[in-house]
Amino acid sequence: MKITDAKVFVGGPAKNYVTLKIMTDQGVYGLGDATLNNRETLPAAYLRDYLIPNLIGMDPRNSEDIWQFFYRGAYFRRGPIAMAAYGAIDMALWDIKGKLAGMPLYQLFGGKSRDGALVYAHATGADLEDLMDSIAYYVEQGYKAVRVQCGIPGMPTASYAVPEEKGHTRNYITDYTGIRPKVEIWDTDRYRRYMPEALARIRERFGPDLKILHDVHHRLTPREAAEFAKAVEPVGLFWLEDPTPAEDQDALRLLRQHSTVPVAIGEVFNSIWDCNKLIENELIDFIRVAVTYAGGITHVKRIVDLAGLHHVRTGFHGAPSHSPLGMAAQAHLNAWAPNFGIQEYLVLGTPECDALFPSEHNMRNGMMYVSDAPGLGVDFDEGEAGRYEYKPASHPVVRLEDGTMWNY
Ligand code: GCO
Ligand code: MG
Repeated sequence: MKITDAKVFVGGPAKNYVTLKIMTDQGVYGLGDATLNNRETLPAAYLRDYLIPNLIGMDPRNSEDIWQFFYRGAYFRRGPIAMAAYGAIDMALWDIKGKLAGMPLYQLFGGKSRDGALVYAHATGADLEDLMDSIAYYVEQGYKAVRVQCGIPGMPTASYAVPEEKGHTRNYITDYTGIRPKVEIWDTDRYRRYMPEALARIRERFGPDLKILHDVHHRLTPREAAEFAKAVEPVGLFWLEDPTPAEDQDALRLLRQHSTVPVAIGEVFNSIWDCNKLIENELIDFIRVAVTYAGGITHVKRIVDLAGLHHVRTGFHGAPSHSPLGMAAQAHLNAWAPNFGIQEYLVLGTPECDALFPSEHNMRNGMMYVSDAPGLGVDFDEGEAGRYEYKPASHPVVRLEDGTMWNY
């Protein structure tokens, strides 16, 4: 069996999805996702200029060897652009394998460990009152877990995942059109004075059963993070996300010494080498990698297995920028993983997105149910894809009030 051709598409409704389609001499094709949010053209160029010309003629069933060929063969290892490109190839090869076997991918991993996978939604508000309305909306929709972010009184601008004005409380997306980023101003002192009390009021209003998550988005130093974690401990958070910039794998020691708040980290990681110390030293409780830019199913499965040895559960990244293909790969891992924790899932669910990526994966009552179709269980309509083109966009950047650059 041989790979005969492969194509890359960049574009989509509201988001620039990077979609890879690998064709074979047996008519079976595979689909993969290389969407690296706001840098989408780069994995696409790597695929087109180097990886696809090498793929042609290879046996698509040898997904492990093909992964090793590209990873080891590049000499310069890792990095989100390369890992997203390998990730797309890997997903597409698993898709082909599933279709050849006539089985959904979760069956090839070891079958289902659960029926539905718990997901969390994003509640947001320009202020706490707005946020309470947003949480109430998701609870009414049947969500059992909600991530909560709100505007901080006196903060010079809105900060991460928070709208500028009241009333924009559903699926608020923090990306901005254009190459030049919007600038947000951040003040740690105002945040740490306000947020613990706000979280306590949310717990009081919604009672003990709601799983409450909060994302610090890399803004605190290790000492501040330890202090913050201690302050929010009575709230009983499901997790505290990205309290510190995650490239320092030792930063969480101080937090661990001072608090038992569950910690989730890893959406910016792209390899096992970015999180092996965090996992082996049991400094985190949830690993947040995404199948898309952490090298695909082959590599992420290794991370999940390492995590399982150390009581670390999965909480895969699923921001609105994730393509239904990457989310499907995660849905299959979520169905199988013995150490599954939760899935971030932003239901953009527009008719345009469903038309581009037809699938039978579905969401009910805050749970995600995986499709039983062979392979990934998502198709790609090339006719629909022709309607979209790449539109540059950018994450905001963050500065302190005196102009110093900070972490978005
Ligand atoms: C999350 C993330 C995102 C990121 C975005 C960057 O928890 O979902 O923090 O909102 O900011 O994915 O591309
Ligand atoms: Mg996050």
